Amino acid sequence: MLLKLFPLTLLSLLVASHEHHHEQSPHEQSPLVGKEINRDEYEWLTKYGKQVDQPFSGPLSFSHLPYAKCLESVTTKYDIAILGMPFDTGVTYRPGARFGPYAIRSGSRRQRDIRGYSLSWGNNPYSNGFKVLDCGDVPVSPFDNALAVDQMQVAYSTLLSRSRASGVPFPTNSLEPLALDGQEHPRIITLGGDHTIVLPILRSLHKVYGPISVIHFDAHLDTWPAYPGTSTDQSRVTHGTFFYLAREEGLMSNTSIHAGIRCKLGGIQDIENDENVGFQLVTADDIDDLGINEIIRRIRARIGDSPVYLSLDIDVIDPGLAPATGTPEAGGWTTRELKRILRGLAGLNFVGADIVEVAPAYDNAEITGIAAADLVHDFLSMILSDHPPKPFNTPLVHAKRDEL
Ligand SMILES: [Mn+2]
Repeated sequence: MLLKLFPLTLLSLLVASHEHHHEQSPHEQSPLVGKEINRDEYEWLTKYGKQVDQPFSGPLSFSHLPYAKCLESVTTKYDIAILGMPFDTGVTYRPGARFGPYAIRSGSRRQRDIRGYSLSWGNNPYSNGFKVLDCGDVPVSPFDNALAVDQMQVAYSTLLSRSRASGVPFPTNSLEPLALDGQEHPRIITLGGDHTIVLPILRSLHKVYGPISVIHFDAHLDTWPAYPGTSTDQSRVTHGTFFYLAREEGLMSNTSIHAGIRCKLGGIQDIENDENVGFQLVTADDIDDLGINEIIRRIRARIGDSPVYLSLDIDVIDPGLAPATGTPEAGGWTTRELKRILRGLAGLNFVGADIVEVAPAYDNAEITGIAAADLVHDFLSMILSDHPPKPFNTPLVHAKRDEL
């Protein structure tokens, strides 16, 4: 009997030695003792133990984060949820952004919580005590836009009303609580989807925060009253009109700002309309004429201590660096320039963010998906930092660099 048990106990010790999370002694917790087992079943564990997935292996979630169907699991908690909205039936030109959440998650495969530190931020957003979870996708209808918009709103409101996983407060520059109920709500980073998804998101956020400001990175204004030729109420709801509709519904304050604009217009009356919707303008060319720091200063001055939502259309980046999008416009910003502007926005009162219009069918070598995933990592650092990174906050690195 002893002889028979001994190798099993040894085996269970070996197995248990790879169970990092168990604190009991292996004898107490081993399910193997006294049972008939097939040793071949444990050959991998005894030889290699538990391994983290390679960047190119394993199931697909954002940055290999834990994945949960949060909409259906009421007890699941998080501080920041990554949520896909694979909706693309509101576009005016090339469809395909329903595959955006997939492409951004796929582009994030070389990202990982334990390698999340970046020199430019001087932090790792995964090691600040906040729980970041991939909450999966909203299963939106591809056949009925009114239904899909309602599904996205109900989903967003559901996740927004969950209690936080940690008690760690989000950074704020406001003395007052941001939410009308005085509570701290989770933040949601949404992976679009075409830009129409922002209408149901703003409806949900409005219920929690009241009217909010928007920082909108895009080549386009998205403030048309209606797409030319539309005749029904439903056909007014598009990826080029949602901000006008949101303003009509009173969801936004009049202190919002676009950045990166360079699309062609019907005329200067489009800008007058845009101002009435509540937007100021930073054009694509302003990066040369004003510079990055002045653009940051203008955005911060415009937003102040308002609750603010950040919406980033990937087409703000030049199509040479992010080709996979529905309505590309020549002459955009570089990914590096955009990342530097995002770093300058840390410390504003972000209540949510999205990245939209990634349509991977038009991508080459995953350029766009990888860029989008990198920007989502910046969103995490931006939301969780209480001020922009200081240029010399890493003296050792700078000393080493300046030796060269
Ligand atoms: Mn756009």
